[in-house]
Amino acid sequence: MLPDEGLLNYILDRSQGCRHITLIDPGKQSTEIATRRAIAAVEAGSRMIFIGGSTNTPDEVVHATCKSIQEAFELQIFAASQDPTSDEDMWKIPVVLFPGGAHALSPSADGITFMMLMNSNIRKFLIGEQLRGAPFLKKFGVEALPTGYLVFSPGGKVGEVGEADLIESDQLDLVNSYALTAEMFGFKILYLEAGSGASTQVNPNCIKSARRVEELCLIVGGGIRTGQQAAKAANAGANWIVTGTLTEDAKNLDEIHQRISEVVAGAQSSSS
Ligand code: 1GP
Repeated sequence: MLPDEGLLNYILDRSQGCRHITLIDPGKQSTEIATRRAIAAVEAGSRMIFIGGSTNTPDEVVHATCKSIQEAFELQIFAASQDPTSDEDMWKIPVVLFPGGAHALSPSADGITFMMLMNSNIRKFLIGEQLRGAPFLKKFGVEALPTGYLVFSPGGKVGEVGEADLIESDQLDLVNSYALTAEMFGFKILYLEAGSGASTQVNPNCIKSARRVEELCLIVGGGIRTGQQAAKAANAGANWIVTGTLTEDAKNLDEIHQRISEVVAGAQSSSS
C-alpha cells in the first residue's frame, strides 16, 4: 500500500530512525504463507516489504504474491478503520519489487528497486535487464526507485550470478567512490549487500564510508539475524536494514514475530 506522502518520500524520510524491511522470496513458499509472513512482519515492526530473491521465479508467482499481500494490507486498513483503537496508517506499508532481473515484475507492486549492480562485470546486470524491464514498468505504472546495488564479500548467490567484483571489508576508499558515483548518476538509494544468508554482514566501516555521501539513502542487508547486528549497521549509518533468511527459516509465525521485533529494536536503538 502506498503511504500518503508517496513512495520515495516515505523511503527517504529519516525522521523515524533506521527502519526494517522484510524480504520475501515468492519462490520459497505458497502465496498464502507469504501473505501471513508479511502480516506478521508488519505487526513486528517491519516498515516495508520487498518481494524478490531467486532468479528463476516466474512472473505469475511474483504477481500472485504481491497481489495477495496488497489485498491483505487493504483488509487490515479496513478493519482498523472500523476500530477507533487501531492505527490505519500502520498498514500503509509499501510492497516493493526487489528483482533478480526483468522477469520478476508485477503491476500490483507499489514500486521497484530499479538497480544497477555497480560492481558487476557483465552488461546484463549493469544495464541489460533494466533495458528489458523499463517498458513493462512504464506500462504497469510501477514506480522505479533509482538504486545502486553493491555486493560485498562473501556475496553468496547474487555475487556469483551477478559476476560481481566482490568488495572486501578494507576497501573503504572504493566504497566511497562507488557511493559518490551512485550520487552522480542520480541514484537516491544505495543498497549494500553481503548476500542472502551471508556468514558475515557488511562491515560497519564500509557502511560509514558510504555514509560520507550524506544524501544517499543506505539500505543494508545480507547475514543480519540479531538485534545486535542490526544496531551495528544502524550505528554505522544504515537507513534501512533488510532481512530475508530469518523469516524463511523460522519455525512458525510467532518465531518470525519475535525475531523481527528483536532486529527492529536493534535498528531503532541507533542514535544516528
Ligand atoms: C538479500 O540482503 C538480503 O538480498 C537479505 O539477506 O537473507 O541474509 O537476511 P538475508
